[in-house]
Amino acid sequence: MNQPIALITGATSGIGEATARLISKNYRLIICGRRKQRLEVLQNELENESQILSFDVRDRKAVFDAFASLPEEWKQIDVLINNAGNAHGLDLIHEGSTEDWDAMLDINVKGLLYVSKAVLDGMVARKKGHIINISSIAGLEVYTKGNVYCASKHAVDALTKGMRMDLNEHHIKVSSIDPGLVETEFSEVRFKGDSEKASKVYENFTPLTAHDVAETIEFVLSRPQHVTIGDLLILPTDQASSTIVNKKIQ
Ligand code: NDP
Ligand code: 8X3
Repeated sequence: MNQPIALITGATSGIGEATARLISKNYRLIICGRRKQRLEVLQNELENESQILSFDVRDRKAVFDAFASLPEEWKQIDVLINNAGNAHGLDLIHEGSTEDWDAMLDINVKGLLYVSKAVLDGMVARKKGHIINISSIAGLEVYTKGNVYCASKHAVDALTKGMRMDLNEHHIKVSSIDPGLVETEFSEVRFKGDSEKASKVYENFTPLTAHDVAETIEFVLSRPQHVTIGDLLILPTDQASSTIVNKKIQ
């Protein structure tokens, strides 16, 4: 029997890439992201058949065109991992950049909606599927200067709950995974390529790795059909909340 199909957005780095590597033994994957060359490298390393879709989740037409370009068999998606997203900037609200605000709301919220819509028609028709939204501790708490990023992840939290309600009669599982601090390219993007600033975020404590989160996604996917993990907060042991991190200052 053919293995199920999982579509992962944001598979070019961090959590999405680690998840692709981990679950490729059990799923045929559709790996997505803007950096096509990285997707090609990843594809060569995956254990199973895969498809590449390179598009910007902000671009509604590109999302639907990409989905339409899939061979018919590959449109029967069993699992959607809505992972693409980032923070852009870390500023007080009155000092924030409107470009950063647009990026976060367009990518983290509207991008997630467009991809979900493209995949959901098929899931609803087949009365089967599992959506995992990668939210954040920032979807549960707000921290100083987190304003719009936190708002975008609070929106993801609301969408997860709303999806679970609306899709309930169609037997579609909807889960949210809310990581704390994970060392990926996230802070590089947040601080616009300032590596020194980015690496400071993960200094003097042990952050989560992308693989830690991937293992959690694998666990959520592995539950039997009658079990849905609704919402799962995963933290580094050194982190107690968005702002309480036990840093060992030397
Ligand atoms: P990375 O920066 O390593 O990965 C982000 C991924 O999102 C990349 O593959 C990137 O691909 C993709 N992406 C970003 N913008 C777009 C876009 N416009 N269109 C298509 N794809 C896009 O960060 P993480 O792995 O850490 O982030 C993954 C998710 O986890 C995000 O939703 C993030 O908010 C969330 N998260 C991260 C935490 C952390 O501390 N790292 C903690 C909690 C949640 P490409 O650039 O090639 O398009
Ligand atoms: C990413 C974690 O704390 O930088 O969602 O918001 S945090």
